[in-house]
Amino acid sequence: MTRPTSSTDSTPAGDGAAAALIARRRAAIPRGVAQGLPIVLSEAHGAVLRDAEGRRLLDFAGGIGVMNVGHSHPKVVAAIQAQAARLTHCCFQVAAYEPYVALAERLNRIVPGPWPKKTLLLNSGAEAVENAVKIARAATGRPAVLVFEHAFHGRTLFSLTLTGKVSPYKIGFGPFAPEVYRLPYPYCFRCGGQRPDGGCCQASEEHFSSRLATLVAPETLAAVVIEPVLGEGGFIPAPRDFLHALVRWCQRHGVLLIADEVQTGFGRTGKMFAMEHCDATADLTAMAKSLGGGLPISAVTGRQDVMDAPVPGGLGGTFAGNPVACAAALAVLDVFEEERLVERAAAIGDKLRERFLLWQAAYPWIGDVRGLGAMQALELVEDRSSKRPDSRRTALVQRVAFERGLLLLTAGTWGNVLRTLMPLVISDAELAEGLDILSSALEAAQ
Ligand code: PLZ
Repeated sequence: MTRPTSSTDSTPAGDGAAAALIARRRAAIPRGVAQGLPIVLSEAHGAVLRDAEGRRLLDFAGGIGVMNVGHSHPKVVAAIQAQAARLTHCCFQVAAYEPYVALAERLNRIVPGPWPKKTLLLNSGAEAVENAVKIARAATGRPAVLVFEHAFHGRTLFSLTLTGKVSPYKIGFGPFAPEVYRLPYPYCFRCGGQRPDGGCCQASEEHFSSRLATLVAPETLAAVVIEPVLGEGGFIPAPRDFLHALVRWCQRHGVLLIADEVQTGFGRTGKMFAMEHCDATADLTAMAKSLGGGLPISAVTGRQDVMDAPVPGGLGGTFAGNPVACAAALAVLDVFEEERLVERAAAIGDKLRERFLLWQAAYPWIGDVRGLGAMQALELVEDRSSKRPDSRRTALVQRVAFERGLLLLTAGTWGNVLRTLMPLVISDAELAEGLDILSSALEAAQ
């Protein structure tokens, strides 16, 4: 078993085949593609991973939120195999095939929004967000885009411009795209500015108008892009009243709202899409991650009139909406219905919250417990009055949990948030086992 590390590829690997592979990885792959823990996987099923030496690990990471239906779900595997044997690729701009159309129809039905919808398929979350912005610009004829602090929208140059965190994502990669403006995200734990009625202090149209007065003219804004729950930024749900005010403000100014549901989508929050928690509707929704059950596929679904703005030929991509990935996604959506995974996410979330709140009562360095559904997090601080982020203890908990058989991820601009992205097919026994490991890791990190 290779030894876990607090950071990256600079650590000496342990013995055996895994160590040899990690050494080859270091020699063959740029250091920019870092790896938090020196683990080498051989297989994974459901919510259980096996490393190269046969060690069992419970998965609270889901490949960063990709495996909501579980690793190698038999239905998804069967759909992939059948489609691969029939038609692997032809490029949708060259010739049509059924799985692309069927997936578009299906997403048009399930993505929130009362109007007729259309769907564009792509390969990654970054591509989905970029294309949503392209479509919004074409539809409005406006250049500017408004985003939020702590946002993560991808690593391609435009989506990276939208991403907030500088280190390590943006260092050395500028200059970035023009006409991108940024407002604070409603981060209640650190904002501390609740209204007397308990509402979010940023939840008003006046808030947006006054903040924009020194930033950008609303009539030049094509879109606002927002994660309804910040993912990489630390699992921070935007309050319902904030999203309502944002939707109203956008409508008043003819600005399109793009919901980045790349991490929140497909059941993670206890609804199919996080926007459903607040009855607010985005004009365009960007999705990826758990849509493909492990295969690369992403989508933009939105108002038909908006989606049809780009000219014929303006959208696409060689691999976008690949038939095998579409078949996987259709199987994923079947599994969601058959196994009632949205309800399961809500139930998992209740169990997580119960334990997390007990831990918060026990440890003064757990500053905040928050999340929606199975997307729950603990924010670690040095103490609750200073709220200084404690990334050191966060990394320690992650490492001890790993040593004891649980893979979980950190998040947050300061790396001081522990987050849960377990497959939703996880059994009650596996969930309890994982939580017990996490509990012992927190105790060890005291
Ligand atoms: N939007 C909300 O969470 C990807 C990043 C992993 P891609 N988050 C994981 C890493 O280290 O790059 C993400 C997201 C939200 C967009 C993206 C980008 O999705 O499929 O990674 O391009």
